[in-house]
Amino acid sequence: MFIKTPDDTQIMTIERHFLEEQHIYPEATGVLTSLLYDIALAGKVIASQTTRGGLAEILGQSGNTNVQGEQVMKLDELADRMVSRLNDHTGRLAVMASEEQEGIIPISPRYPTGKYVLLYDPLDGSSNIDYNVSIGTIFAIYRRKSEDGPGTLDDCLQKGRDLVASGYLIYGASTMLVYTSGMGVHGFTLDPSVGEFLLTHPNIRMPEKPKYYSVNQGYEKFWSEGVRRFTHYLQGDEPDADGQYRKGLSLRYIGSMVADFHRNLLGGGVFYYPVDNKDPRYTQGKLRITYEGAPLAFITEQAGGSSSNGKQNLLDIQPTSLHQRTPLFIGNRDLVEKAEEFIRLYDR
Ligand code: AFP
Repeated sequence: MFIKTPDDTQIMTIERHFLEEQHIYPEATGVLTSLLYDIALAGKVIASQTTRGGLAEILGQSGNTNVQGEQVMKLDELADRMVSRLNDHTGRLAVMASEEQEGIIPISPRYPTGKYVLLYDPLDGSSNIDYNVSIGTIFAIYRRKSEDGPGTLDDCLQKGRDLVASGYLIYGASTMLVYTSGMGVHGFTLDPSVGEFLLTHPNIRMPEKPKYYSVNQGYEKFWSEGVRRFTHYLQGDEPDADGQYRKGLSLRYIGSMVADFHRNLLGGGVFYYPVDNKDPRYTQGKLRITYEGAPLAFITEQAGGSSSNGKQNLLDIQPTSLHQRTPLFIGNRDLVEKAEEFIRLYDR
């Protein structure tokens, strides 16, 4: 079910949109609406800092490394703190987890706990910060599984299928918030003059004809045969199992997943980060199922696309650890199915 697209004379603020979605469910209490609004607020604050990057002396690496062994930048820390601090005291959450923190983030006993669980990647693509490239925040909201009291690790380890809502903020030429709560995908653009997100992209659907494929092709020599052949198929140089060639797609790769994903969501295409044998740390690909794969897979599916780890729909994967990595193919359904086909044929 979709909520009505506003006519030209209506200005749909994000708050009004959340409330209209909430009213579709008579049993809704408004907690999810408020939680989404808090995330939008965190996004506004992060955007205000990312756009001031060079000025605020917050560019450059902080010198710490995160749990993935990667360099952490100051903006990552700021974004991480912003999301957790704006959400830790509201009584809406049982527990949180962040890509920047090793364990779960418990809600302090000083505050009440709530029924939702928030997982987030505070600043995805942060290695691009110094180059003024678009970066983003990704969020995933689940219902808690535990009955009450402090939320648990188990509450955070849920399949993408159980997502209540997910989305991302992209800090680019403009700041946008794109989200789904299972009723279509909606995009809002921050109007900096009034400090409000306004609905600019209602009911986003992936175009049926894809334009792009997005992958770090510099790693081609480290890929499996199936992934290599799939890539050549996308370039129009390799037949599929039926002997059919497709028209070649354009390659676009920013190296900032939210930006690559956002472009393909609007323009059509496939983003993938397969397993490669380049880095021994990444035997299951680089990206995390919990903070990147599942939330963007939910959006893709709601926009008419699909996702896979090469064998299985990403939304059906049961994570067993917080920072679990996964190979990932995400975008137009027919292209994701082709990836699975090539992997099935050549990567036994
Ligand atoms: P950083 O957050 O360390 O910049 O990593 C970004 C990311 O997780 C994702 O946003 C990109 O799609 C991917 O890594 C890029 O990885 P490569 O640099 O290996 O292509």
